[in-house]
Amino acid sequence: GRLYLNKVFHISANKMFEMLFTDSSFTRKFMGIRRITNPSFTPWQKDDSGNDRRNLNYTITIDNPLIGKFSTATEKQTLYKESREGQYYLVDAEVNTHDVPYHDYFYTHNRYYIISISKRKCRLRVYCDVKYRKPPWGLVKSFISKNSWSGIEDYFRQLETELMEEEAEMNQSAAES
Ligand code: YK8
Repeated sequence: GRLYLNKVFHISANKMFEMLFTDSSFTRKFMGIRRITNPSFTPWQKDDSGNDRRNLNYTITIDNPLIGKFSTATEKQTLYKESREGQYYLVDAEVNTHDVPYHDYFYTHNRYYIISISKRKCRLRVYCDVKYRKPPWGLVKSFISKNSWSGIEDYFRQLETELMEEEAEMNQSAAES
């Protein structure tokens, strides 16, 4: 996969996990900014292999006039059992967009690492990959990959910006108290 985000934040690892992977006010706010609507989340639940899983459903807003304005999406997240609360979290997410052209050909795989650096700092790393379910015709493949990478890049650039905002606000109020 390609590395899309690799940054140290003045936010503890468990706070970062809570912000990104629970039904948090940060998630709600970020979805609002990205015009992601109708979100529904299942709670984290252990599967047979001992990992935790949850599913997200939402509607994304798309700016590309060639594609259509909206698509429903499902995101299946796995929190691996190797994760250690407060220390180290590894989450895989598989994102399927159901209403875009050629949606049955591809999905997106995102891997999130949250690594504690100190009591109040963590590193966040995100890798992304576009995966194919069946081999697309060359032109279709380049169409899918071009549109996917630009969308993914945009999303994670904005996630980084919003996390930095949140970090600044959190550390501001910590300094005042
Ligand atoms: C998640 C990857 C591709 C998809 C989109 C597909 C166009 C296909 C065009 C045809 C619309 C929140 C994206 C960007 C939608 C948004 C997805 C998000 C950002 C003509 C071939 C949704 C992370 C994520 C992963 C993949 C993104 C899609 O948390 O271009």
